Amino acid sequence: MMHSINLTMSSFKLSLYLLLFVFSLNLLSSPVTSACRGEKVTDLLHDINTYRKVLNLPILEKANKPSCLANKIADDLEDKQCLDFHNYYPSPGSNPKIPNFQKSVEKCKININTTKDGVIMPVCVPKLDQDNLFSNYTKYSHFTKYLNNSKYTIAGVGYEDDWMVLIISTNTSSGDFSSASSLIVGAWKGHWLLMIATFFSVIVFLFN
Ligand SMILES: *[C@@H]1O[C@H](CO)[C@@H](O)[C@H](O)[C@H]1NC(C)=O
Ligand SMILES: *[C@@H]1O[C@H](CO)[C@@H](O)[C@H](O)[C@H]1NC(C)=O
Ligand SMILES: *[C@@H]1O[C@H](CO)[C@@H](O)[C@H](O)[C@H]1NC(C)=O
Ligand SMILES: CC(=O)N[C@H]1CO[C@H](CO)[C@@H](O)[C@@H]1O
Repeated sequence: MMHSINLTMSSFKLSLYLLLFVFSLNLLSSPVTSACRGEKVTDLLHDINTYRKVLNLPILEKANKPSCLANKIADDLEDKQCLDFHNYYPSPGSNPKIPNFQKSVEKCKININTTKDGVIMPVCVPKLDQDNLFSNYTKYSHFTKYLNNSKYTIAGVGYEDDWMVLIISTNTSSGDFSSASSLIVGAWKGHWLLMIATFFSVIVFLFN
């Protein structure tokens, strides 16, 4: 009697450890958002979402892939003059003026076909002053046309020095910035879970 209780206890403990293990694996594989860099990003998106709420437009959900791309573009703009992009007119689906666009898309493991609806909006503001940034986006007609449009529901934000890059897009197959490789990552995760589950059932089988 005591013996079987002990066994039950130890297999209970074991399953707790296994649960913890699976949990930490999942934590490790989830994309870690850089907390310290995030402040300006959340501020801008928060301001823009407030603007959109007032206009009764859907808010823009921050998504990882567009943010990755926005950061890469901001890195490439770092040594450009502010004036270079003063009269920049974004055109969804073609981004000839964005430096290294194709390369950055590849680096972020995004299927280029899912970026067609994306609107890329770079802005140069000294010290990325929050109020100036907000008015640059919402009072600068090249961009407001897009920010006023209800079809956009996801966003990515990245910055470097005086450059802010805001990307907005649709959450559809022509705009969700998805990757073919995420399937592979998913498959690997599934593979791990399967192995752990098998291991666990063998243990349970042995202990019974
Ligand atoms: C995009 O849409 C899918 C399916 O409706 C949803 O699961 C996902 O959370 C959405 N992504 C964002 C960033 O809103
Ligand atoms: C993107 O679309 C083009 C044309 O439809 C197709 O040839 C290409 O294979 C697609 N690329 C990916 C990565 O799906
Ligand atoms: C965007 O919406 C605001 C508020 O309705 C309006 O003042 C502004 O003219 C609009 N801009 C464009 C380009 O549609
Ligand atoms: C593109 C654009 O309109 N940029 C403006 C953003 O705001 C600064 C002031 O902070 C202006 O100097 C830029 O012309």
